[in-house]
Amino acid sequence: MQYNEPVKAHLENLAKEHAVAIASDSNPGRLVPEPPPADQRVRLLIDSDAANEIDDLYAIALAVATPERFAIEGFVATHFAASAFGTDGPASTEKSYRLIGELLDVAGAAGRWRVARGAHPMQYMDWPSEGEGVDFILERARAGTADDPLWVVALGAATNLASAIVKDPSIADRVRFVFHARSGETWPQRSVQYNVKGDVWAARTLLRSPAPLVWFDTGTNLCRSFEQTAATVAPTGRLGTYLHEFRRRNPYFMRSDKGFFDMADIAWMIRPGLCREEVVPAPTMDPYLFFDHDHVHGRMRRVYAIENDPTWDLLCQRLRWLRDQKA
Ligand SMILES: [Ca+2]
Repeated sequence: MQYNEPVKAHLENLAKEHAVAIASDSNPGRLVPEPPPADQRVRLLIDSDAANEIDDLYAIALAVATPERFAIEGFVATHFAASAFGTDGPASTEKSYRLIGELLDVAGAAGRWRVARGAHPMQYMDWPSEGEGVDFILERARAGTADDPLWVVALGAATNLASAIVKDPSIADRVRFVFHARSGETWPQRSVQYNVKGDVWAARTLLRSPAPLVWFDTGTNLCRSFEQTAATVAPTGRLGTYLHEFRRRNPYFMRSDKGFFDMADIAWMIRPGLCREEVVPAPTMDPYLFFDHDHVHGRMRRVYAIENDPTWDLLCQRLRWLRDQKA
């Protein structure tokens, strides 16, 4: 297990300082998400920029293969406006939409869940983008209760989550938002992260919103070589073979140090014990992605470390279970 001890020490010092130094808190009553008890089924909606990477597919597969934990409510396909090439534009949402459909087909779940297309990136602070994905999140959130909230896991930009909570802040007690904002190396100074850069307005809006928030800050260390996934993931059935073979589509996916970042969020929701986490004040984020810890917005949960091998073991175990169900 590799933990970033300097970061941990810094966080502990920060917490001590904050006990006396916070200049303002706009939302001291903000709910802090608690991982649900192990025997509880969770209503889950996954918001994913699937076509941008490979790790979203592993994350979605893990969720689909774990029905005793997740009552999946559907998916939202998200843009990847922060793409290094930046040429996909609005077509990026459609690419994510199609790839989520492809994965669900391989998983034997074609048509089982709604996949909604997400909105374009936000243009202003606290001003929602409109899209069917935003309204889908609102619809499923309103169908819940404070005791049985909708968990929305954003594996891409925060556009749809931020837009939903701005459109209807009254859903706050019926949702739990998990935002994959992984920036473990730069916390607590700033978050220079792909999903944040993909919609800076949305990330900033989310931090200051009333939504109960998990700032998911780990996953870079979830690595297995191509040879390792050939030996462990590929033999777990049709879905496992697809996930492994997908690595051939891009030399980057083949690398031994390739992180399977987004798988971490779903693994944490199944087994929180795989991770280390803290409850911290939810900071303000400035336009340059720096955090302001003097002006906070209640508290949030920050997950900042995850164990590598047990997470892969969990994935393989669940994929084998899915294979055996279909046999
Ligand atoms: Ca992603």
